[in-house]
Amino acid sequence: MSAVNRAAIEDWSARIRRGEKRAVARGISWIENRDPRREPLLESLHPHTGNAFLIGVTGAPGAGKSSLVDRLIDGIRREGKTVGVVAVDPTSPFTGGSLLGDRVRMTRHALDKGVFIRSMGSRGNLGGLSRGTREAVRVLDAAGLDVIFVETVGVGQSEIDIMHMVDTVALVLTPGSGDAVQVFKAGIMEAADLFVVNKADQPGTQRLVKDIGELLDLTGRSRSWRPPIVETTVKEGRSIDALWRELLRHRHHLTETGEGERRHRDHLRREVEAIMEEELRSRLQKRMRESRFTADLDRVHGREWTPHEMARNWLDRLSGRERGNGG
Ligand SMILES: Nc1nc2c(ncn2[C@@H]2O[C@H](COP(=O)(O)OP(=O)(O)O)[C@@H](O)[C@H]2O)c(=O)[nH]1
Ligand SMILES: [Mg+2]
Repeated sequence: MSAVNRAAIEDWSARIRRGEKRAVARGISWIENRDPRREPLLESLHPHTGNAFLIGVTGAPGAGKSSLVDRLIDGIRREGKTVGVVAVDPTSPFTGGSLLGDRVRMTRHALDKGVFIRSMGSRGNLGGLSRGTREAVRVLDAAGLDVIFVETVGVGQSEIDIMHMVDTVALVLTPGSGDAVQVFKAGIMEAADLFVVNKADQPGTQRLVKDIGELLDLTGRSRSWRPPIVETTVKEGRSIDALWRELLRHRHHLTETGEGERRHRDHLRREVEAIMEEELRSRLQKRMRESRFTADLDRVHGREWTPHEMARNWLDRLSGRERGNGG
């Protein structure tokens, strides 16, 4: 790949900041494809980020996350605000046009200039998925979207990762699914700022609300923010506005208490850590392919050197310090 054309990137960056959908889509594609233009683009966008309200929506497949987001978009648009959605599916190798269900459910908004919806798949690389998601969110943030939803499937590691990149986490549960206990076990409970009991038209709703309440009492999370439980029914549009009000109330809480700032710093720290880890691993793997590494390994195999000695020696080399000063 020839040298990256800075001027062209600045041009795309400016178009993204003006909220041009095509430019936003292009930027996210660079991220997904690890295009050489990705890093300079993110660099150019960075000063323009940090303004959007980032909401994570998590819960089991079929809980109604996409349906809820779709309905929330209506209300947010009526307030004149713009919305981005990143739908993350770790089980899908496909990107862009994937998650047909979400596409179908949200196509109502496809022609709306104030709504941008994008799906992200794993392409077999889960670590890359959370990085890609975070960067995609940053592009949407720079594009000036007021609210950005990050929807994930399931309650695995990728959900935990995603909780570390948003301001507010909404957990969607449904009656009769046995969700509450599972979620409690997986430690997701602690990360949720808000519980949505969706499909409240179905039996078992009150039971689930009660269970969540009891689990909340158990975890003793009643200090400065007790996660509210909102019962919703998407079809009738019931309590969608109440859900939005609770989300805004949490945002207000984050601002008022300084918790939002604390989270932002924590998220950035995690991000820098992840980038350093990734970079170190790739440097390490490059050096392990050197013939010198193989030769040293022979010495360990021949019992001349311990694995520890060799590892330390190579770590020093990795950080640019050669041995031989007798240390
Ligand atoms: N009965 C009922 N069905 C719902 C409700 N909300 C969503 N659904 C249905 O649940 C299915 C899964 O919804 P979806 O939004 O794709 O769930 P996701 O996988 O969590 O994004 C769809 O068939 C929806 O129509 C609800 O409040 N009540
Ligand atoms: Mg969905």
